[in-house]
Amino acid sequence: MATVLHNLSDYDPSSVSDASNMCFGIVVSEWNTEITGALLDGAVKTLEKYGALPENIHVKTVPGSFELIYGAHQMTLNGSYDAIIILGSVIRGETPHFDYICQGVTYGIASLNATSEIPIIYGLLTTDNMEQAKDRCGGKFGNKGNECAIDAIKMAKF
Ligand code: DLZ
Repeated sequence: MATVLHNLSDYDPSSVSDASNMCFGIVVSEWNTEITGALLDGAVKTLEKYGALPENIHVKTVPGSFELIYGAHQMTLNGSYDAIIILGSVIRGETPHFDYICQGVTYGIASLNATSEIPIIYGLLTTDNMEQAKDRCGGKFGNKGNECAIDAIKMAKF
């Protein structure tokens, strides 16, 4: 998580393994595409920076963040991934949808992580407004997509 003391794009490069033999699945939500597109860009560039081959990074889109659970589950069944990343952006509105979606995705992905053989990295931005989301997809707090890619490489190695 981004804090005053922690930028999402900061990490110790010496702690990251070579990813040239790894295969990654990314599920990305179409809601708030401006945000999720930037998250995806950050994730893919960081995976490639550590050697992942473009043909070993498979991206699938789903309509909204709630569908990230199904998308990630389908990717776990595929069996050919070393790690899976979910990317979404939920922005608080004036309906309870925000809380339901955030909780649903969080529990869904946590449950998959506890039962599947493949680690799933949680790249869901949950913000009060669009500005906070922009700050976290390449803005002043870095890019959650970078962070997810580094976490995916570390968990694939684990
Ligand atoms: C319905 C909804 C709302 C209100 N807000 C968001 C959002 O901010 N971000 C997001 O990714 N998806 C949102 N959705 C759509 C739900 O995630 C889901 O796609 C629909 O409820 C259909 O299952």
